Amino acid sequence: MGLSRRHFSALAGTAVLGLALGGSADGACAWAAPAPPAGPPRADRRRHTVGFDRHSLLVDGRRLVLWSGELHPFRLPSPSLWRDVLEKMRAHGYNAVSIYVSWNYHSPAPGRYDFTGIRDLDLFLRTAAETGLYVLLRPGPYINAEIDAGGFPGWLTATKGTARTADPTYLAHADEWLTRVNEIVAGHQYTRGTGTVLLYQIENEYDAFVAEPTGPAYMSHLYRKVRADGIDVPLFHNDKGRNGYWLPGSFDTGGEKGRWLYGFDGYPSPSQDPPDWGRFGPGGVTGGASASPDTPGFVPEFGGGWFDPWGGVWFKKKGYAESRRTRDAAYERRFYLTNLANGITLHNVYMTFGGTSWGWLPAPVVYTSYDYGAAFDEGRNATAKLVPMHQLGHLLQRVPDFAVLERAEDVTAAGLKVYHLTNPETGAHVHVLRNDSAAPVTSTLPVDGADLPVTVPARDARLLASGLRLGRRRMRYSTAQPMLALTAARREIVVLTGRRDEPTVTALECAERPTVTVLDGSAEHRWADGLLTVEARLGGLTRVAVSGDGVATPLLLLLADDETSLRLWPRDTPSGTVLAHGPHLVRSVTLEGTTARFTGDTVTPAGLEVWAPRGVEELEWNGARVAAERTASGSLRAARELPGPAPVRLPALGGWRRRSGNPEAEPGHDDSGWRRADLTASHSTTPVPAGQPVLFADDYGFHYGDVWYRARLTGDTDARSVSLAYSTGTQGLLMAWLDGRPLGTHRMPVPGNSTIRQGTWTATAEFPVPDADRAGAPRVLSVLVRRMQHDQDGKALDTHKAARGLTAVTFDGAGPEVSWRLQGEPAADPVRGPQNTGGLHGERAGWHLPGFDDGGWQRAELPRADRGQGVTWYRTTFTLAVDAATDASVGLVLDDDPERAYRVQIFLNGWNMGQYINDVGPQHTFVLPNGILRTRGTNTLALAVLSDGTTESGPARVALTLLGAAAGGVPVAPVPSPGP
Ligand code: IPT
Repeated sequence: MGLSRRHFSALAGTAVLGLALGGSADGACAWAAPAPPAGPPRADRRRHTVGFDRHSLLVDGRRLVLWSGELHPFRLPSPSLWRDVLEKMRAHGYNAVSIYVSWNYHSPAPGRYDFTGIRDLDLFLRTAAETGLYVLLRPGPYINAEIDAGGFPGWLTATKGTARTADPTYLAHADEWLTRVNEIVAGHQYTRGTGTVLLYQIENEYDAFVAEPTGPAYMSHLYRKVRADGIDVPLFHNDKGRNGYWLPGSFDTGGEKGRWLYGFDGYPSPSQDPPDWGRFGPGGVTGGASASPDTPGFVPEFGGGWFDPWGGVWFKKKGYAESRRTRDAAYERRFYLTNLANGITLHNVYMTFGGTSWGWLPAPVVYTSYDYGAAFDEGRNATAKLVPMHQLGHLLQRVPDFAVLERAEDVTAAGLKVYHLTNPETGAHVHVLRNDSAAPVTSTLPVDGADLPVTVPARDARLLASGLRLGRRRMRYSTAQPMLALTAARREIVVLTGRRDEPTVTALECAERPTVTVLDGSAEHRWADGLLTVEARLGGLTRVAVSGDGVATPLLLLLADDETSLRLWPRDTPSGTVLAHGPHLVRSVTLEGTTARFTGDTVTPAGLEVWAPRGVEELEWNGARVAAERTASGSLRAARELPGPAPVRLPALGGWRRRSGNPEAEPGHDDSGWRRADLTASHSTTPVPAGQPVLFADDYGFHYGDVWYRARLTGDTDARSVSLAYSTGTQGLLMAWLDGRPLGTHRMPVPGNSTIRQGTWTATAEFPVPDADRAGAPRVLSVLVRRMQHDQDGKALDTHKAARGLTAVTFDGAGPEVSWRLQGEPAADPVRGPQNTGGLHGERAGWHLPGFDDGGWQRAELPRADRGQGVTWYRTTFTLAVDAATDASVGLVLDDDPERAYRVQIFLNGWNMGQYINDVGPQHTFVLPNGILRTRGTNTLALAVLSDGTTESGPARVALTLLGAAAGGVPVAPVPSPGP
């Protein structure tokens, strides 16, 4: 089924109509060519339409297959690096980026919002537009995302009303947030030509109250609110499963129709066979994409990796390397090609760059690294997982046939699962061949009268196309996967790909006997009955030139193995298309006069070869002229390799200074400025114990990091024991002192595999109370609670409001009179934000900040072997002098005997880069993002060490490590890092 002419012209300008329905100017071609896909978007100051039919999005009437990757700006706290990752995504074939905007990151207090510095949403959206990526915007209000309270601000946990329902108090807060986000976003909508925001999500995996009035009323409220704020792009939601929740028409959209997309999320396990969640599925409302027959198949989140909890139990303590290994390139091919075969044309991979849950951002379930095993690692390095993303992304953007695929007659190939599809508008056929077995399968696929020999490696998949129009020629079939068809250097260039050493056969329709030259690699060819057949084994770049076949423009057929395909960079410029080959990354291409100017990265010395429009004679790479010669393939090739990065030398860390950091434990400590625990009621989901004051930290305005409590015990103070009930996220702990003497440390029980997802732990620490020096004298009980973070509230039960901190305290024996005071984090750091700084003494006194005078602290050498309960701070500085043209990605490694019970909060230039728990793990390496890290300058490192006192404590090894280096990169502005 094609678009009707009437429907089409309603959406598109006449320029597109001619292309879509008028056929090709080339007489050799008998069928209508589809409109070329929309090129990369820009803020071009023109109005655009964003519509859809049941197959795909229609942007200005042109079909668009969305090949998007998820990235969270809040997990990369250095705005310059946003450009780095976005440029890498764009170059590797993604055409969109999906982002969450996390309410808690922007709002330190009710009515207060910050969109500056690392929180500059406007800058992010501008950068995405400049990079040529569409944006899928997901501001919640609830986002989940393994982030504290699922994105809800700390202050919201102490408010009345049930979140994620139509409760008016909650809605008023949520509206305040959306107003502030939408003020920025409205001006970046692609419809207005002032940005590239294409789609907008409300709420997140909302599966509560679906059948009750409050659920639809809540969704309806959000929908209308967002529209009232001037958001006019299509809206959507991500159904938590294939439930058919929030289909078009399932809630009141204020009379508006056809502007709502149904989407569903999926994170299938690598051990299962890829599910059919669309065209090939069982159908009906439970059938994923088929639940919404009038909207295109849309997966707003498809797992591109998976997160790892504290202790690393899901990945056998191997961390994210194991996530990446189990969800590798073959996983992507099996699952994403199955999605494509199922008619899914809006595809977003969660995560594509996972980044870092720095400071107190992570939800209880995860540790600091949010690498996720994604295609780009946390250090911003490209991984082998980019191969399928790159090949398919470029294909979907440049070959229009894949936007409309209908199920075609079933065919079989022994041992393989075969999906057969066809594009009725172009006559192209697509076969997705999947091998679900543990051994490679060689089989035969009948295509267009031929029996094609096909091999699919174990647990892998491939896409074959037949009857595909590539430029002015038609490819009857190929056993190599198509990746590109473009015109550059006065040739039509077609790129086909596959695994190294694979035999391939490709048949092209050539009415006249062509002249065929194998320019590079080895290939056999023959021509008979109007068909040119090329057989080649893949390895490097095999080049076959075809001319004299009746088509004026010659053809260059490039057969690339996977590794080589990852070094092919197509790019459109106003003066024509360019294809570059060789470097590890091409960020930009500009044609000026006879020069093609490139910016990009090399990780090792690399070649540069360029197919450019007529007239280009010279090459420039990162601002330097590169001598080039013309090749038989019609390209310009650099005479010498481009250099790799300069060596990066990282200093050893030394010169430490040390200071004890828990004066709050001393009986004489002055706590008169602390908040008195005088509340008697709370909005928390945790009950306030009868006869006791509220001790929950959030009720007193302390939402992030550690909290200190001090109780003055008077009256009958000869209690025999004390029970301290407390509530935290995973890995919470409590340390207590009486009159300055340690009572002990209590840690939350380590959860088993099955309970790890829950976000709240409650436990009671019982300590015997030593006799008082003087019977009846006042005593002081000091308690430090590392409360970790708030629950995510994925089920909409208001569990982000579960208490954090002490909950109840009772004494056995004599009952003293108790008055409590507590102290948490200071006012939010104006630059680093609310989640940066907790309530340790050193944090309140600025010990973590650069410029703090630690001259009076003791000198110290690492490793340490101290014994004692409490907090100790270490500080040092180090200077880096990384070559200005080198992008070095640097991490900090901590390591010690895993029996030692201590943890470390890491501050770089005052920025809280995360938490190391020595006896839990699995994380040892912490990424230090450039910008916060001065790669050409001096840095301050501060470590806040919490020792249980049950073992000796480090730190032991603390060292810088190089995570990646490239010649190139982006200019990095220092992230402001103010001192005390
Ligand atoms: C889905 C969420 O939408 C997303 O925010 C994130 O938490 C992701 O999962 C897991 O990383 S929730 C779904 C897996 C139940």
